[in-house]
Parts: sequence; structure tokens; C-alpha cells
Amino acid sequence: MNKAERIKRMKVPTVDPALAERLPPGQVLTERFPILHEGEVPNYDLETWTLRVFGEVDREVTLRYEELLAMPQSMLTCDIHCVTRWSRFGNRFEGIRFRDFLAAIGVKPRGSYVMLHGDHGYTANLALSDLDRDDILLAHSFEGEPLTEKHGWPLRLIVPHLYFWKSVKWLRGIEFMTENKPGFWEQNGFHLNGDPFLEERFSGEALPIPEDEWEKKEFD
Ligand SMILES: Nc1nc2c(c(=O)[nH]1)N[C@H]1C(S)=C(S)[C@@H](COP(=O)(O)O)O[C@H]1N2
Ligand SMILES: [Mo]
Repeated sequence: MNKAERIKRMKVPTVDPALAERLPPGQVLTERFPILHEGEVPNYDLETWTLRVFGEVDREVTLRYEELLAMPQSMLTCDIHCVTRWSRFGNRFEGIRFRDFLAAIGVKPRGSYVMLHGDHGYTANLALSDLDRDDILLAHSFEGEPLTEKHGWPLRLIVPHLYFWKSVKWLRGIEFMTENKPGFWEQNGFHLNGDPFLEERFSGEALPIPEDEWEKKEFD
């Protein structure tokens, strides 16, 4: 059975009614913070680390880490929902709001779609309208501490209103596009958009997907 089929068949326990409306359908609440990714955790030297903004923009830029830290900083507390059925409430991240970031670098996107590039080839696609919101963060810290390496240090995206696979860890590139294109999981059977409250988990195609059951994964 592939990953998409297994997730469809999992039994889902019921939840405290007081929290129920914050929990999307088919999700299980956990206080753990599971660690999920493909491949190895990258190693960084912040002196050489860069974030590249490219594609359909009026001007391409490459930023250094210290330039990000000099931008307006914001705090965000949000719930997160992973397509493998775990949700975690009340996560406090700190970083730069996506809107403030675009204003700070003075880049005007031409396209309506964005590909987020993480290190070692991970990608996720988003509509620009899903990034151009007050609750989207380029995060460097979690609960008052720098992100741990496994959770995406030095920079990850946080998109609370979509399944957590869109929240790219080890973010290195933001590519603006005129047309929507599937990212890594979107090419592997997952929904192009991924709204957890609409249960946009799968694209409907039965593609083989690697084993990935969160309860057996590392967490902290
Ligand atoms: N670069 C990168 N980012 C990634 C992934 C990945 O494999 N590589 N996995 C995604 C998935 S499927 C999930 S559920 C979350 C997990 O984030 P966490 O390990 O901090 O819980 O990261 C997302 N971001
Ligand atoms: Mo995930």
C-alpha cells in the first residue's frame, strides 16, 4: 500500500470538544514535535549561507543571513497540521513576515505562483496569495530559541493554514512563477494546494510514496 492509501485508511481518535474546532478533519492532536523530512540535515556556515529570490521578479536578489536579521522581526503563534495526521497547537515562531520581507527587499513579483526551494532539492509550490498574508513567516526561532537543525535551522517557512509539507525547512530559494508547478510532494500524490480544513491531502493519483508514519519518527 502506498503512503496516500495508508493515510486514507488510518483510524482517527476523537478529540476534546473544546479544541475540536481548531482540529481539521482526520487529524490527531499531539504535544510532541515530530521531525519529518526527506534526506539528510544540511550543515551550514552562516557566513556563506544565502537566500536567493529569483524568477518572475523585477529584480533578482541574493541575501545574506545578517540582512534577514536586520529586517523587522515578528512573533507568530499558530497551529500546525501535517498530512500524516498529526496536529500541534500553539507553536510560537519568530522571524520575518513574508510581507515585510518583500517590502524590505523591494522586489515586485510578476507571477502569481511561488516555488520554495529547500536544501538538498526539496521544493513546495504555493500561490502567491497564500504567502501574501499576515500569518506567513520566514522563521529562524521556535519558542524563544533558534530553530534546531532538524526543524530547519537557520531558516524555514511557516505556512500555518496549509498542511505542513508546504513549510519548507532549510529554505534557500524563493522562485516566482507565472504558472503553478508541483513541488516535491505534489509530484508524489499530494494535493497542489493542501488546505487541512478542506482535507486537500491527495491529488487522487495513486503514486508510490516512501514509508512515513509520524508516530515512529523522531520527535522532540
Ligand atoms: N527541506 C525540507 N523541508 C520540509 C520537508 C523536507 O523533507 N525537506 N518536509 C516537510 C514535511 S512533509 C513536514 S510534515 C514538515 C515537518 O517539519 P518538522 O520536522 O519541523 O516537524 O517539514 C516540511 N518541510
Ligand atoms: Mo509531512
